[in-house]
Amino acid sequence: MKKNKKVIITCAVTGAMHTPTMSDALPFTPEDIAQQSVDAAEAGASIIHLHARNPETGEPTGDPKVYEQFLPVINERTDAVINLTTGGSPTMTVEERLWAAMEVKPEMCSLNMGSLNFAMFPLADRYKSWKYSWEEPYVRNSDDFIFRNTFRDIEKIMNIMGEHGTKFEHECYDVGHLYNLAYFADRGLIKPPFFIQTIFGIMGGIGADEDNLMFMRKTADKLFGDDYHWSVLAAGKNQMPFSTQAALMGGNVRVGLEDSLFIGRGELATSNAQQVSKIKRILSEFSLEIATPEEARQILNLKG
Ligand code: KMH
Ligand code: ZN
Repeated sequence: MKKNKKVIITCAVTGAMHTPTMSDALPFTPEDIAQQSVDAAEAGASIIHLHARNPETGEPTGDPKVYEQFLPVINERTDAVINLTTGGSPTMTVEERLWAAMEVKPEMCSLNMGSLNFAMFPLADRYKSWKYSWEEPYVRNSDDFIFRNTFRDIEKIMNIMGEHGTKFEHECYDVGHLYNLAYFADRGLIKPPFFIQTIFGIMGGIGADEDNLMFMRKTADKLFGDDYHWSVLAAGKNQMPFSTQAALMGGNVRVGLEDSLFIGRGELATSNAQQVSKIKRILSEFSLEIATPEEARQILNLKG
């Protein structure tokens, strides 16, 4: 792993899994997504990871026209690195998922490195109420969803977005996903250094256990040596503890309402910026410095 002098904070502001009925703080209109992104950047996030949502219902959408309603505002009011999803939501086709990223050609985009069962709720119930808690942030009645990321899907996204010079946030939800990345690297389809986001505590992926944090890190070290930047996100209650541990181990962090709606035990966060401020405050207690967007661009060698 490459050890940066400064920690890169990514903020994932809305995602596709949480719904507006779960928290009033979750932004879904273009205005709110823009404002919360600006606030998160001002609080210390140098990368903003974005999904779009139907402004009326909050449902995930891949439509670039919706992205166009908030991206220019964020670009005008911050110099944050824009990172667009290519994961979309587990119900979208790969084409829908790529639609906005292909148009926008952002500095960064996500690239999910394998298929998995992904905790979700039946579509019919999405905008009604359901069980949702600090202990169990993902609802367990989604037994028939596959978040599809076949080798062909991955290669397609890699080729199309690679041609635009977009840097990938390689989303690795389990150990095998690291090996998948190594496979593409071995084939020469992608060049290091990689930005690897190891993900813990998504139901269907590797659990949020400390041993697993070490294991993912050691496996990445074994496969990629120091040719990768490491970042960590953990869902729900594990978000802050795992981010903190990763930063103490020389990694980078991701927070945001996409990954957890909470700020503390049982307490909903009031905004994305609140989570960014919290992790920044924790890291500053350990004398860890935060990378500015410009520093993040240099560290990750982004196209700018
Ligand atoms: N929802 C996160 C766990 C993507 O946008 O491509 C992973 C994610 C996927 O951010
Ligand atoms: Zn995402």
